[in-house]
Amino acid sequence: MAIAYLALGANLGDPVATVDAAFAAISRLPHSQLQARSALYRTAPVGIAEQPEFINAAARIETALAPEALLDALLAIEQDFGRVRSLRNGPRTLDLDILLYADLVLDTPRLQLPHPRLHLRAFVLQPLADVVPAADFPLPGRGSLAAWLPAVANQGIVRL
Ligand code: PH2
Ligand code: MG
Ligand code: MG
Repeated sequence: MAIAYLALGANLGDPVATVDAAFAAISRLPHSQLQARSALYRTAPVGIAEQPEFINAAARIETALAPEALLDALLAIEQDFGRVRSLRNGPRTLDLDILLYADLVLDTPRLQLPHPRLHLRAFVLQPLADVVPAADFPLPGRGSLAAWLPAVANQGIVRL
């Protein structure tokens, strides 16, 4: 079993209801347990500014799924929520990303771990801080999560 951290994001339809339902779907992942869920956050879009605000959250799971199998299962959940991939960084009904999988460092075309931009984004770091066991939680190769939070404090994010 491995501990993995997931990011949830949505900005189309009813994003609060979608993220709540996505937590429920994550709790039903095979060979996995949902251990913790973060608060929901309303966040300013990063990348393409002209799109609705996002609802973001994070989850800690324990899973026997290998990283690629976990990714497949998350993409299947995105599909269930009607995800259409058009614009990179554009609006989406539901985005589920693997942030961390144990202390694995991986760089394949399908999956990069840790998520390459996680330490730069308040909409990821703040929810992640809710579900890690301790504030000095280490990001593989990047020092502690807490050390990155001040750098993103200027990004618009509101805890719901
Ligand atoms: N996801 C992106 C691009 N920009 N901005 C916010 N606030 N929240 C997101 O989840 C998000 C984003 C690509 O995955
Ligand atoms: Mg994604
Ligand atoms: Mg994403």
